[in-house]
Parts: sequence; C-alpha cells; structure tokens
Amino acid sequence: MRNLFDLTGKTAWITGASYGIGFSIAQGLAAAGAAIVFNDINQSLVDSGIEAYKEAGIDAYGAVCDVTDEPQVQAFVAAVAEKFGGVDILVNNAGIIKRIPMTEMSAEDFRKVIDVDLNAPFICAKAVIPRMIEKRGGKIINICSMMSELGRETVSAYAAAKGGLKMLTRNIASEYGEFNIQCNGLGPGYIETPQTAPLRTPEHPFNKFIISKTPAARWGTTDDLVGPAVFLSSPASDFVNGHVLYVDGGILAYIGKQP
Ligand code: NAP
Ligand code: GCO
Repeated sequence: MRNLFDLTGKTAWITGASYGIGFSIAQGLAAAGAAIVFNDINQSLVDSGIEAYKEAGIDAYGAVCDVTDEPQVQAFVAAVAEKFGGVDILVNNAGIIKRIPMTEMSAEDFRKVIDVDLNAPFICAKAVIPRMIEKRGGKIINICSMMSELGRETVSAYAAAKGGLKMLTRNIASEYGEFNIQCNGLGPGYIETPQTAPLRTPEHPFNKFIISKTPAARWGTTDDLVGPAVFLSSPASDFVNGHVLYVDGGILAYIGKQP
C-alpha cells in the first residue's frame, strides 16, 4: 500500500510555491519522496523560498519565472530537464485574485486574473506534456476553487478563470490520457493563507459566513490539502483522470447552517 503513494525518483514542479498552499503541497510531495522545483516572480522571493524549504529540510531548486511568460516557462522547464530529467508532476498552483465589483473592474484587471489563473496553467502544462509523452507518464494537478462551481460578488474574473481551469483540466485529461498522463483538479474550500487574510479578520462578516457554510465549521488549513495532493500525484490515482477533487470541508454539499 505504501508504494501506491511513493514519489521517490519523481520531480515535482509546484508553481508559485514560496509560501501558501503551494509551499505546503511541496512539503507533502517531498515527504513522499519527490524532488521539488519551484518558481517565483523575483529573485528575492525565490531566495526566501529556498530558505524556507531548507528550514523544512527540503533541498528545493528554485528559479525566477513568471508563469504568464511562455519563454520564461519554456526556459525554466528546459533547465529542470537538464538538472532533473524533466517534470513528472506539475502542480499549477500560482494564482491571484482581485475582489472588485464587475461593473467597476477594468478590462485590464480582468485580463490579469485570467492570465495568471487560466492562461498560465495552459502555458505550464503545454511546456511539460511533450516530455511526459516521451516518458509515457505524468501527473498534472490544477488548483481549482469553490469558484470553479459557484459564483459570488466581486470575484467575476477569478470565477471565470477557475471555471475555465476545471474545463482545461478535463480537456488535458481527454487529449493526453492515452499517454498515461493524468490531469486532475484539486479544489480547496476556504483556506487560511495570505490570499484569504482580508476575509478572515474577526470583524469581517465573511469569516462567520464561511464557517456557517462549512459542515466542518472551520476554515481549512494548507495541511488539509497535502494528503489529496499526494494522492493525485501518486500511482494511487493512475486511473483517476479529469476529476476535480474538492477539499472543502463539505461546503459544496451543504445548504448552510440556519441563522
Ligand atoms: P497566495 O498565498 O496568494 O500565493 C499565491 C502564490 O502564487 C504566491 O507564491 C505568488 O507569488 C504566486 N504567483 C502569483 N502570480 C504569479 C506569477 N505570475 N508567476 C509566478 N508565481 C505567481 O495564494 P494561496 O491562497 O496559497 O493560493 C494558491 C492557489 O490556490 C491559487 O491558485 C488560488 O487561487 C488557489 N486557491 C486558494 C484558496 C484559498 O482559500 N486560499 C482556495 C481555493 C483555491 P508572489 O508572492 O511572487 O506573487
Ligand atoms: C473569495 C476567496 C475564494 C478562495 C477560494 C475558494 O474571495 O471568495 O478568495 O475565492 O480564494 O478560491 O475556493
């Protein structure tokens, strides 16, 4: 049974993993035996990320790469191929959100969110798939969201991106499954990270709202995502393809606690 979750000999690229969900997923994949490579958008963040991995006992390879820039992504993937023999597991984690009422949101801001949250997963998957085909095997995990299924005020760009990411996941699964490449989504609920910090202040109404909408009656932590990420990265999920695994404490199953 242990071998089903063993990632020894595999190289995992988690995009935007200097901290937050990506960093925790990287720790989990490393604990399962994977070599970790990561990127960030400037050297100081890469350096701090490398230090953070060292403190966690992980000798990670990090480099500057803006995942929205295809030449930078292609160069990053080529460097990883030279150093590690290629990416076996891609976790498309890097993401941004802009919480602006749609009628007040500029087209530029809308495009920025789509660029990072949807175009970049396409660019990164496109860069790693050819070598996965050569190897006849690979895992691609797209970090989706509750907003892959639900809308809410002020997150139109993010919901459009994450909804698109769910369908990109299904399409990669459909197009490349015959090469033993599995592409699945991981859909966190509401997780305690810097991205949701503005929503979790004690006086913010959204804080109580989310707890009332979550059967687990709590915000998720990045640790809650580690086991599901290891599962989707490992041989245990070799016949799971095009699926979005929601790790949400039950939000999507629940109408919400009566006030
Ligand atoms: P976070 O704390 O804001 O971290 C986002 C990461 O993405 C950072 O490392 C950031 O690096 C990186 N990034 C952003 N733009 C980038 C770019 N152009 N190129 C490279 N890296 C870039 O977010 P998080 O909460 O950990 O979320 C991680 C993922 O989970 C996102 O896709 C998010 O949509 C998704 N998600 C989050 C939640 C939640 O409740 N937190 C729930 C569902 C899904 P910089 O610091 O350099 O910007
Ligand atoms: C928001 C939150 C959410 C979370 C996550 C939920 O403003 O609604 O930021 O979008 O980030 O995506 O799964």
